[in-house]
Amino acid sequence: EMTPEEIAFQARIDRGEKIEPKEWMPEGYRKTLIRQIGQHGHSEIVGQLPEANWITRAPTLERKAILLAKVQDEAGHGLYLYCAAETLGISRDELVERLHSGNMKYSSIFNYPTLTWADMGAVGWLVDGAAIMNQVPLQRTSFGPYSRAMIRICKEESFHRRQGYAIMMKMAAGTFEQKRMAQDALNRLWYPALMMFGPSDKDSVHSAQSMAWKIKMNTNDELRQKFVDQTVPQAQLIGLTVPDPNLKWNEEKGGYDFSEPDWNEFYDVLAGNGPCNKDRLGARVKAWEDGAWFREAMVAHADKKAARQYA
Ligand code: FAQ
Repeated sequence: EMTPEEIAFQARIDRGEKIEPKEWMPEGYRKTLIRQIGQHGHSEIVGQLPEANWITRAPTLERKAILLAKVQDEAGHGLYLYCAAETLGISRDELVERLHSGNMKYSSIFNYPTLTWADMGAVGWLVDGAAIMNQVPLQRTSFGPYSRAMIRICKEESFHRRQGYAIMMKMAAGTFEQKRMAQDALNRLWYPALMMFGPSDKDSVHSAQSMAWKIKMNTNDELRQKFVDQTVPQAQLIGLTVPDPNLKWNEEKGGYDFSEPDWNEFYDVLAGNGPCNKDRLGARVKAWEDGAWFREAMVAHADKKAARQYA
């Protein structure tokens, strides 16, 4: 049974009003947002690693400058999202601690390796493509700071997707070996990209409540379908083949039929057993520990300044 406060809150959501940090909200709403925004932020931060892996080996100065800017954007998105989560009453340190101790997740996709330069194309095209598919509707999410963060982030994500597709176009039209690399990247990243949308609707734990609260605007399967429908023609246009023998246009539903990802693999990656889980988390923990001296120096400096003001 809902309390009068909860009924009034739900009515505000149903009217399409934004909820702001200082306003009353059910504890479940707050917790769900901290989980989703926090995990989204962690994904942006950890998500720098697969592409950072190729910055020093970009084939031209121009490609390097683009990739560097893109990875820096992801860092900015992470900080933005952490700020949005902080308005809900959790500290940045606590969020980071929960990531490092394995109590909070980040997107499964970042536990796969980036083996060749073509992966920079496939990541931008597929991973940022999936990210936007999910984030464009989240611009209308009910929590004000999250909604506003999504509006700014989506602008940058479209550039990211475009630069990735531009790499794929170039390689798919290149030498035999370049085209082979592009196809191989698509083969390896296709199903992990489909997994980004989360488990199928029948197994999604949070969807029903999150959609009632407009924390999520669509189900996982709805967005996965839209992603496939958008991406298949893009692959065809540049002469690449989506690695799914069951892929078939379905006139009746006006979309493609396609194979589900291997959900056992998905849950295994979530449990920490993907190809790169240990590397990714290890890199974040090391960065945090290596930066401890700097955080301490900043605090010491601030304390000294404050003490001088009182003297
Ligand atoms: N990976 O009940 P549901 C980016 C977990 S984009 C890991 O369906 P929900 C940009 C889920 O957390 C990527 N875990 O959950 C970029 C839950 O576990 P929990 C980030 C996953 O929340 C591009 C459990 O499974 N985007 O980073 C995944 O309703 C390139 C049950 O699932 C966002 O986070 C997964 N793929 O729906 C950066 C978008 N899927 O928390 C760098 C915002 C599910 O109870 C380079 N988030 N789980 O322990 C969302 O829209 C939602 O949270 C979903 C999951 C759709 C991801």
